[in-house]
Amino acid sequence: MSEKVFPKDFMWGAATASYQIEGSPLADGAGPSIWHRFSHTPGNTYNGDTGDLADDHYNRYKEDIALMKELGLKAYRFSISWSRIFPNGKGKINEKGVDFYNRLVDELLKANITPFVTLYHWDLPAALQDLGGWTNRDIAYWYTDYADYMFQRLGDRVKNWITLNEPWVMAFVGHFMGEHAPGMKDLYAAFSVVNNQLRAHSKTVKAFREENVKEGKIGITLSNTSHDPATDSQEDIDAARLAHEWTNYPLFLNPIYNGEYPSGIKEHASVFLPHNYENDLEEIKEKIDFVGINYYSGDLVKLDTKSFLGGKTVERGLPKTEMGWEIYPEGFYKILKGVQEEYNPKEVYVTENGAAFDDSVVNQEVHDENRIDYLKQHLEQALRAIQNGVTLKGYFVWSLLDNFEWALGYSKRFGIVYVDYKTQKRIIKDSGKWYSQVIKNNSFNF
Ligand code: LGS
Repeated sequence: MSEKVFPKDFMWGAATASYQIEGSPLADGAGPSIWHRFSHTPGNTYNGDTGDLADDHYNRYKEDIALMKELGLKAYRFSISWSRIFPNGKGKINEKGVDFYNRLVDELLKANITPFVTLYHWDLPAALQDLGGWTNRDIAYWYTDYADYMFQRLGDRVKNWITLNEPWVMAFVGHFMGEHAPGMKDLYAAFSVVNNQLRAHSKTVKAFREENVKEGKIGITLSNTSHDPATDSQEDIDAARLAHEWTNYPLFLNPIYNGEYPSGIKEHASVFLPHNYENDLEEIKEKIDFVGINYYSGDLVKLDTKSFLGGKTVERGLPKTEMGWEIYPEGFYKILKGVQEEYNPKEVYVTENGAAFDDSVVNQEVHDENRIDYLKQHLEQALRAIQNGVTLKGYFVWSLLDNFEWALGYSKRFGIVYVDYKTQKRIIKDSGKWYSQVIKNNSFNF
C-alpha cells in the first residue's frame, strides 16, 4: 500500500446535469426540452420514467449545496437548461429561469465551491427541435446567442465554462441509434449534428473571447471508451483505431486543434458528412483553454466488415459495473495520455468518471465498497497520467447524486450520495465519505 498524493490545488469536484437532477421541467415559465418530450413518449425510457421530479434539485438546491460543503467539494459541475432561459430556444427571455441559476451560483460561491458550468447537456429546447434541432445549420447561431447571454449574466461569477457535453452521444445515440432524444435513426443526420455541434462550439468560443470574461476559461467535454484491438492483427488494430477516432476525443479535437476530421473518418465516413463540410473547417479550428474528458469503460474491438465503420466488440472477461460496462482503469490512463500526446491541450479536466452499482440502504447507510474500489483504481490511473506529463488539473466524480439515467430512468445509481426517490431523502454513501477524505487529504492510500 502506498499513499497517492495529488498536486497542490488539484480541483476535486462532482458533476450533475440539469435534466437528470432538477425536476420541475416546466416551472416558472420554462419551455419543454426534447428530453421532456422524449421521456413522456411511451416506450422510450425504462419503466416510463421521466425527469418530472428527478432529485427535486430545483427546489432543494440549498440542501444539496450544504451536502457538497459537507463533502468538502472544491468544485461543482452542473448544466444549464437552455429552455428555462429561452422557453422557445431563442427570442423571449424567461427571467425566472435566469434567477434559478443566479441563486445556485451565489449559493455555491457562498460555500466556497467553484462552479463549472456546462451550457448544454442534451436538453435542447423542444421548439428548436421543431425547426430541425441540431441538424439545422442555424443552430450554431441559436446556440451562440444563448451561450453569449449566459456569459453576460453569469460571467462575473462563473469562470469555467464547458460548451457541450459529449457531442458524440448527442449525435449518435440521439440521431443514429434512436435511444436518446430526439430519437432519430439517420446516420446522415448524426454526422450533420457532429458538424453543427462543432460549428456551434467554435462560434461560442469566439463569442466568449469577445465578452472578455475576466479570468474565464472555456472548453468542451468529450466521451471516451478505451478501444483496444482484440488481436495483434493489423485488421483489428485498424478497427480499434477507427473506433477511437470515431467515438472518442479525436472526432472533435482533430477539427478543433487541426482544422480537419481524423484521417479514418475522412477515409471511411466523409460521405456521411454534410455536403461542402470542408468550408466549415477553418471556422471550427479555434483555440480552447481546456479539454474535458469523460471516462467510464473500455472494450476489445475486432474487425467486422458488416458493421458501421467495421468494428465489433468482443468479451474479455473483465469485471463489470451494474451497467454491464467493463471496469478497465488502465484505459483511463491510455485516454488521458493519448489526448495529451495527440493534441497537447493546455489543461485537461476529468469532467466525469464513476460507476453504477446496485446500492442498498442498511440502517441509513450505504456500504458501496465496489464504488470505492472503482474510484480508487481510476484515481490511481489519473495520478499516473499526471506523473507522466498529462496536464490534468481536476477530477469530477459522476455523480454527486443518484439521478435520472436517461433511457434507463431511475434504475441505475451513479451517486456518491444516495437518493430515496419517494421521500427525496439524501444519504451520503460510504464512497461519498471516502471521497471527502480524499479531498481533505489531497491523497488516498491504495
Ligand atoms: O449520466 C450520464 C453518465 C453515466 O454514464 C451523463 O449524463 C453522461 O454525460 C455520460 O454519458 N454518462 C455515462 N457514460 C458512460 C458511457 C460508457 C459507455 C460504455 C459502453 C460500453 C458498452
